[in-house]
Amino acid sequence: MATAPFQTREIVDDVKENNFLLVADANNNGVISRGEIRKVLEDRHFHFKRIRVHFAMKNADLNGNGVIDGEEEKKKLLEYAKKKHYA
Ligand SMILES: [Ca+2]
Repeated sequence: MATAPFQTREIVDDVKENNFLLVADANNNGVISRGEIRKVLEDRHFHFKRIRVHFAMKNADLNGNGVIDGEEEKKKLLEYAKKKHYA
């Protein structure tokens, strides 16, 4: 299959995006906890992790159960992560 450069870039971006969620869900249980978000931020050398995690959860934990579960919440988390350059 012929791939134009921009398509390749799109695919790479896609993998990177999905990786943020995959990487975040460290124990691969389909749910992303505060600790898991914190770990990603730590690995990516962000400061003020506690407050960053707080706002990430505030934005993405739609049902307020303290973890990121379900497609809608993961989408929100990914959007937020991109906006904040975490992803
Ligand atoms: Ca939730």
